[in-house]
Amino acid sequence: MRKRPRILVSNDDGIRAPGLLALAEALCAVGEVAVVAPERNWSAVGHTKTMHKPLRASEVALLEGVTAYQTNGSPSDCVALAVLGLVGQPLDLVVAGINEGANVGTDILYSGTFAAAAEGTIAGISAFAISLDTSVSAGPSHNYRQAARFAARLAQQLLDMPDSRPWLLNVNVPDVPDGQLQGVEITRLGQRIYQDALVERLDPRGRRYYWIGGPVPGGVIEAGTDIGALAASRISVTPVRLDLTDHARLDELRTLDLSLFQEEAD
Ligand SMILES: [Mn+2]
Repeated sequence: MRKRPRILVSNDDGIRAPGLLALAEALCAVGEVAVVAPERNWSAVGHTKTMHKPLRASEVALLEGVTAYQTNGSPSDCVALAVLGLVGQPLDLVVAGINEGANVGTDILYSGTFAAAAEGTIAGISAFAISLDTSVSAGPSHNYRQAARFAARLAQQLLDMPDSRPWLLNVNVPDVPDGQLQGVEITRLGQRIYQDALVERLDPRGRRYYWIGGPVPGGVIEAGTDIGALAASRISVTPVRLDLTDHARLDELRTLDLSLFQEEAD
C-alpha cells in the first residue's frame, strides 16, 4: 500500500486566518497535513528570507491530528523552516492559502501566499498558491469551503501524477455561493491595473512620511487569462515558472553594442 502523502500548508494571512483552517481541514482527506504559518498577517510581503534575526516557532493547537506551528518568520520563511526539517520529512506537496483576496497577474510578485508556494518549488516540491477573489463577495463572510474543496481535488490530482518536474501553480477561486461557479479554466497571467497614488503627510514632529496606496486594483478582462476567468465566475489555474528570463528578447538584446573593449579592438 502506498504511504499517505505528506502535505505542508502555509499562508500569508497568519495562523488564525479562516482560509488557512478551511484549507488544512480539506487537505486532511488527501494526506497527512502539517501547518507552518506566520503568527501575524504578512500580506504583500513578497519573497522574503530572514537572515539577520532569529526565527522562533511554537506549536499551536489548530486542528485535531494536525501538527501546527506559528513562527515569527515570513510566509516563505515558514516553508523554508518546514522543508529544512521543522516538520517530518519528506514533504510531497506544499499548499499556500487560502488567501483573502485574489492574486492575479503581477500580484504574484507581491504576494506572500505565492511566495510560500514558490519556496516549496525552489526546494523541489510541487506546490500551489490558492486565493479567494473577494472582490465579488456578497457580504463579509467568505465561502472558503468551496475553494478548499477545489484545493483538495487539485492536490489529489497532482499527487497521483507520475513523477515529474515540480509544479508551481497559482489558483484563484471566485467567492461565490456553492453551485454558482462556472467551471475551471487553465489560464495565463493577466494584466493588473494598479491605481496607487503617493500620499504625503507630516508626522507629529513635522517630518514628512509617505503612504503608497489606492483603491482595489482592477485588471484587463481578457480571454485566456486569470483575470478573464474570474470575471466569468470560473476557477483559474495558472502554471508559473520561476525562470523569469524573457527568452524571446535574448537575440534583440544581443544587437546592442555593450562591449567595454570596443575602442581597443578597433
Ligand atoms: Mn494575504
